[in-house]
Amino acid sequence: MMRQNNLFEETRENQAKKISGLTYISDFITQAVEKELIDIIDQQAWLSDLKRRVQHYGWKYDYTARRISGDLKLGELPQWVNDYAKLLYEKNIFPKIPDQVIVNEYLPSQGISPHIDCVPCFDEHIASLSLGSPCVMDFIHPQTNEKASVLLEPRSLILLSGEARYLWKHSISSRKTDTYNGESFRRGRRLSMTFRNVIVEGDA
Ligand SMILES: O=C(O)CCC(=O)C(=O)O
Repeated sequence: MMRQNNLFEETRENQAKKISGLTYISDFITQAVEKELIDIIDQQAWLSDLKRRVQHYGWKYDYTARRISGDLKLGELPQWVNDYAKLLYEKNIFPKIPDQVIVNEYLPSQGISPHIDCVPCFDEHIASLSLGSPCVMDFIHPQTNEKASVLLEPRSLILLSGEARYLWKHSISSRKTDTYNGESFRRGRRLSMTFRNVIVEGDA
């Protein structure tokens, strides 16, 4: 298993290297914190705007219009979310404390189609914390069609800035089994917390 883990890591590093502005941090949180976060998330109300369930904090993102405006402000981030938003700032991962977080729930066979996060809605830095099942995130360069795949392990943090944020599209395939480095594994339930800073329409 140790050898397999090293191989996963090696493959991930090689894949991530293709994309400028992509950083992967394994074990960003402990198992105890992961469990605590999953428990708290499961006590909150879910939105069913999409095929997968989501929770929005700080600001509601309008998926249909692909926009955020002043009237979509929900309020301050709740304490349990803000603790990790602050941590991202304190660790110099974000230049400002993130003020918007979306929790995504992916059941096996659920994914997210290739996209670039809304450019006029959110600042450059985006981070996603993975909880629960591992899954593969795919990247595609829209001009060259070059591809890269990064295995997102539970408790890891993936950071997108620069070309990873503005140029490459990212996605998670809608499937029940992922294959990475020749190894197949069945997906379980994955939750992610994606941290962003909102750009409000009309602000200079
Ligand atoms: O689940 C993730 O890690 C990524 C989520 C994502 O791409 C998004 O919400 O736009």
